[in-house]
Amino acid sequence: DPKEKQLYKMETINTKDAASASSIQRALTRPVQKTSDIMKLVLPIVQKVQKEGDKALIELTEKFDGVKLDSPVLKAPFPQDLMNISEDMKKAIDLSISNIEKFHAAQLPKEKVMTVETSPGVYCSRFAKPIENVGLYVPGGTAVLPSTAMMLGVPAKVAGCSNIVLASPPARATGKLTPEVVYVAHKIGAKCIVMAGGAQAVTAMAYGTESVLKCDKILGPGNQFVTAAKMYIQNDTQALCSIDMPAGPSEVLVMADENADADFVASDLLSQAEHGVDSQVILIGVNLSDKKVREFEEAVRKQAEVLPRKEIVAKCLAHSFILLVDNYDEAFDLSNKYAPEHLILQIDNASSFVPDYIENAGSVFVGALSPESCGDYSSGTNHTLPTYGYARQYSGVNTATFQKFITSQDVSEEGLKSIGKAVMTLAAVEGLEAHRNAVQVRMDKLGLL
Ligand code: HSO
Ligand code: ZN
Repeated sequence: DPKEKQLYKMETINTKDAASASSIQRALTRPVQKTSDIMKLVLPIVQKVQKEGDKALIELTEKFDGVKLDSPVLKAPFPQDLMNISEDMKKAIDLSISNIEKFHAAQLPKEKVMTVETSPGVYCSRFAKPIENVGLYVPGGTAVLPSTAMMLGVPAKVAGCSNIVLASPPARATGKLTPEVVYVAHKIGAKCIVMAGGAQAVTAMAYGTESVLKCDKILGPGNQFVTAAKMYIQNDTQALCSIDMPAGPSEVLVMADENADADFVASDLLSQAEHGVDSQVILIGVNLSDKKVREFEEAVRKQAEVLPRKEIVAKCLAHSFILLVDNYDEAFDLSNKYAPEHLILQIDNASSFVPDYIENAGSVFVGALSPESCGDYSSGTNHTLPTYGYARQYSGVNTATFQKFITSQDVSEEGLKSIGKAVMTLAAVEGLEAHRNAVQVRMDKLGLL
């Protein structure tokens, strides 16, 4: 059916074509997010939860998730019957958590305190402490996401956060939390689960309610309402709360050359496309024959047709692109400009390009046998990654995301001798006499002046 054929077709741009500059620009530009419109809808929710606390949460969960709760919070220890999952599922979660734990534990500072003697007798140190109370948002919506609970919860546990609060809306159909999410919450030692979604969940964790502990940092992906609420609370000094990173729709950039397996490439493009209609999917073809381009297109169509979420996929592919370039340098140049959340390298000698050719990317999947799915669930890397081009300056969630780094100094008599004069000179030029004097009185008493 020729109409079906069009359905799963990505627009191809040959970067060699004379008129392609604006098309490349179009392919690499993220759709504009209308944050101010969203904020108008979110603000009343934020204010309501701030004012009415638990009562507002109960009301909003009924309104948005169709579930009427007696209490908005489920406290640990969580009842066994709420985490009823198959043995296979348990094994899958346990293996994934174990790998995520290994990878994130290895990110802990090697020594408790790092100290450097910067000048003779001047000892500067740095040590890490966990953020005490963290709020992890696990979205509901079109897919249940226990994997997100693992990706946020495991590093929080590894970092040593005292109180882990998880928020997730109950499922409309069952009126209950996703059992896999409850099991993960149990495994990571969460103190409670806030049964709410959207801006209301974020607000509850940012300001606290009668039964929700106020959190110091809120993390996790979510729709535009969640993002808007996170942006709002991070700017409100009353909340005194930080967030992980700005979030946009999920995205992948797959780089493939003539030897790439078309089925593999298509499967990676589609696993991103099925996330949502606004997902961004880009294929960069390096020095491909026309035959190979058609092979990719055909593989995408064949696999897409039989996917349960094919309607989402079709809509996503309608604004997705294949960019054809001549060589690897051009390919990496475009990829670094786009700064993808996920970068998949299905090219010859993929590992030889890592890390030197990569400037901007959330997470990299090296070689034909490393699909994004492995990182989404079980390999150990984090899947909470910067989207929307923020990979230019943000890192994905990692162990340090749940820590503060505190510096300290211990200045000895020898140290004052080393730097005292410099401090006084600089204080004087800034006209800050008390600063200058703080050194002077000490040096005087020690007879150093
Ligand atoms: N690819 C998503 C994460 C995810 N995938 C969760 C499946 N479940 C954003 O990195
Ligand atoms: Zn995914």
